[in-house]
Amino acid sequence: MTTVKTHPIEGQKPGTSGLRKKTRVFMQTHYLENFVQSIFDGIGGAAGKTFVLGGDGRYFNERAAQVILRMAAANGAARMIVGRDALLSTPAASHLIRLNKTDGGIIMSASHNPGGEDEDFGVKFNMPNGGPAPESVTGAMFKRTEEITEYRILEAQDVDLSTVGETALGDMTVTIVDPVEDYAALMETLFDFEAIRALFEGGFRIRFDAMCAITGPYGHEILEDRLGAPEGSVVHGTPLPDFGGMHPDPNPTWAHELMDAMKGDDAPDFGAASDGDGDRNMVVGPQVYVSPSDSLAVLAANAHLAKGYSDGLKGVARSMPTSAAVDRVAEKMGMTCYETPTGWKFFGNLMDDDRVTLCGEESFGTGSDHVREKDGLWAILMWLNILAVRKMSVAEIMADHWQTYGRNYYSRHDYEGVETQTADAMMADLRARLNDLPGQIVQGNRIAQADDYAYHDPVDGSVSEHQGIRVIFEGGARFVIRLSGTGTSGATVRLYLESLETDPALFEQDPQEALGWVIAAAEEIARIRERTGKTGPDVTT
Ligand code: G16
Repeated sequence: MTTVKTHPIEGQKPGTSGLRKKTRVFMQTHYLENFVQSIFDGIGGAAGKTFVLGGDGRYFNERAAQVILRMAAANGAARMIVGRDALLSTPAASHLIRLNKTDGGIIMSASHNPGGEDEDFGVKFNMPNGGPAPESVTGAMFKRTEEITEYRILEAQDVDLSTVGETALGDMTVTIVDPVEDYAALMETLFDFEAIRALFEGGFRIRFDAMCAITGPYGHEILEDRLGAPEGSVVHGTPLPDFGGMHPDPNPTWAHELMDAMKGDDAPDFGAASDGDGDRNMVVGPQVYVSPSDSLAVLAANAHLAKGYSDGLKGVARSMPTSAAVDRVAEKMGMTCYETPTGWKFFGNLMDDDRVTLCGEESFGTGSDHVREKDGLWAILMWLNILAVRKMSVAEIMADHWQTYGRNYYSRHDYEGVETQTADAMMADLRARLNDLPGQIVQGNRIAQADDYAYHDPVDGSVSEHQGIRVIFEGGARFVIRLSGTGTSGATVRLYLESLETDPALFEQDPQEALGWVIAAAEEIARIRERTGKTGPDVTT
């Protein structure tokens, strides 16, 4: 065991979901080591503890795993449970943390960000409940990064992570597990595999795009091997260090191959994609795209059809910028719907306190209390289960949903690569004008409320401020503006737009047209295009 002298490195503050940086930044001398030591220090040390370790297979994944293992051993950890080849999807890691009653886990991923030596890498810590560390804990870790003087590491050969089994590293036990097995077994307890198998036997076709990221092996095992979807249903199913050059962010822009296939004459009955680390999902039917906010609402309305949820839901939660479609379902079903800031970590307390079963976000994340992360394949299986029971197409399910609940037209516009100073100045200006906005009429509509969203956690009483500026019009239409907390260079301005339509004659509009006046109002008030010099968003979802 050696103790290595080091010095604080600037900028190791975890964002929306862990620390994400350019891979080359993570590969700098002491960079990873400083952060990992700060993780251990921030949770009160690793001595005698058991952790889970795995990542999404992106460039630097296995090297980082070897460093983390040696540091865990030097810090006195008793056991590390590691996915074979250091691979684990984020939801599978969350499950293993809970299943083995461990002291938490380290996940190596920059999620939906591209991978490779010149792209992104990330590290985050999940708590013993399986969920991302809350701000109080990431704050303690960040504080350690600012004062660190040394870290501990074992000098040893690499651990062979290619075979399932048990081995030793110093005094620490390393347990190497199959990354898919326990997760697949969990899915079998939640969904009616027989009903889904019958669906495929009847000729139902699916295209699941794993985008050369972690869910390939999970898709092959669960969809093809266990559920009988024909071979070839899973595309881009081999995880690659650079994701084969794909940007594994399942949205209509980056998953355009899937979108094209679903628009074609020979489109399969159901299309889906997941992201780098397997926690996001996008769902598409032939000629119909399901927005993530709508997907959450449909899952909430139909979850009782799946065996794991047949007793109904305790409650639901969504992030503030996510549309209120799920609120309408909750209201009708007599459940509480909680609103939280962006970031899955905010759902953990609500689930641990048995207040909610289902959660979701506009950023292509849906999940339940089976783990404490959002879960891409879970959402896809839930959809398949619903389709199998209701015997309707995706388009029919959406039409029926809107008839019952109305349609919350929704869209998110991302302005990427904006200079940080420009973005900060725009937000500051807007904040300064918030008090003047209520009562003003913009694009023919009166502003009812304008504020900077703050969250008061009902379980632990913690307060999170500055979680997004929202401008709400009379009648409920609104826009929200916030800066992304997951980027690695410059700023990404996210503009979220929403408007409820209750007239069935107007349910088939293009969302960009239906939201036309809200988009114009947002530009009039925030002047994002003018200030960034861009003529429009880089990504529209
Ligand atoms: C992460 C968080 C999500 C969040 C998303 C976008 O997802 O876990 O809760 O909604 O980032 O955050 P932002 O708008 O700050 O970029 P992932 O899939 O990247 O881990």
